Amino acid sequence: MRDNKGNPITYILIGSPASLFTGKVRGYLRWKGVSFEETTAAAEVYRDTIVPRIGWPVIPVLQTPDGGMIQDSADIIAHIEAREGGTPILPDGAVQRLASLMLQLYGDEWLVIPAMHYRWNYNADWIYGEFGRTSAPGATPEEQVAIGRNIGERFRSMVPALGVDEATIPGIEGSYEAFLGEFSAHLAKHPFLFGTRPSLGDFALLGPLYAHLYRDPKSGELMQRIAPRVARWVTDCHDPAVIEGEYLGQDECPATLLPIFRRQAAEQIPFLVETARLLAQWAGDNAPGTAVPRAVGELPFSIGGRTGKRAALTFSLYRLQAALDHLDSLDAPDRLRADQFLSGIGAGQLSEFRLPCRLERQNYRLVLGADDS
Ligand SMILES: N[C@@H](CCC(=O)N[C@@H](CS)C(=O)NCC(=O)O)C(=O)O
Repeated sequence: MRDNKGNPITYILIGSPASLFTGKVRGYLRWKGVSFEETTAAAEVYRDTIVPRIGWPVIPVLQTPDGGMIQDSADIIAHIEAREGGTPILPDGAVQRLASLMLQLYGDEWLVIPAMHYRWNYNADWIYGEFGRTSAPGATPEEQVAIGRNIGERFRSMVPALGVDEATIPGIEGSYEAFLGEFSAHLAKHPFLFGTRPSLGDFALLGPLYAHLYRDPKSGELMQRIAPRVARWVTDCHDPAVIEGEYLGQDECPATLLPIFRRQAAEQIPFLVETARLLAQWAGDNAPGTAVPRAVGELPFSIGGRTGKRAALTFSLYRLQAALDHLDSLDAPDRLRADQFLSGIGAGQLSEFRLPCRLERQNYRLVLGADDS
């Protein structure tokens, strides 16, 4: 099979137009110029391919030319980076790379809160239909809504665990709208996060900002109305014509991004530090190789000046670990600049912070790593 440029199709992205993490990977693959086709994860694809091969129902999955399967958006991106070469997705500069990894943590694990809130509290009927269209393309519209409801309930049931409730909703909306304002101000000066070339951070933000917050109709109206520049960036991130471009010189992290990082430092980082405390208790009772639970309890959190409770999700610490590993890899001068960046955004505690254990992925699941201390 060949794509529309006549190149052989080598990779298959199994995902869905409505999926957050499919959006992150799709944008990346298009920018990278990798030849791929997308297969929609209809019910039988979950049944015949995803669940048997991955072990649980999750997207996106990338099927490689040799028939291998990769799950987890970061693992997919790392695999393509290693195999395909070309223009790297991570900046070389210590600070820009750290900032990219921090924004991956933010996009994947915190902006998912407004993404899910707006989807399920403003676009529920639409998304039920959408899930039905994707899962059962041959069914009648009525059947699709019924099928979509069935599928959608699984995702809708995750919303309370994210901390979305009557008390926190004004904070979630306030925080998201402030983020849109800050990102718009940045985009008035730079087309992407670190200059004229997109980075991992761009595609990580694209996850929540595309499928849920741009493509879901009510959310898209809001973005177009109050942050049209962000809406344009969403489309730019899908346009392979932006392959050219450069990161800003001297490893500069633009000042216009600092309010976004300060928001992350104020809202997400304290929650992750507390999550790590709960993980420490769990890790003390379990042997290396044990599957890590998705959540290790429930914790208070603050967002946009409101407080609530949400599940202490362990996967967020896996994304934090990637940023901390990068910090640990730096030589002294780079480490100093990275530490200065962290203290400048109000996340100086990360310079000293250690996760209580290593988190690893085995068989597409998070497991407790061997003690390396
Ligand atoms: N860390 C994973 C997250 C993937 C994920 O949460 N995918 C959603 C759809 S966008 C899903 O299938 N969730 C099912 C579940 O979490 O049970 C990644 O980056 O690929």
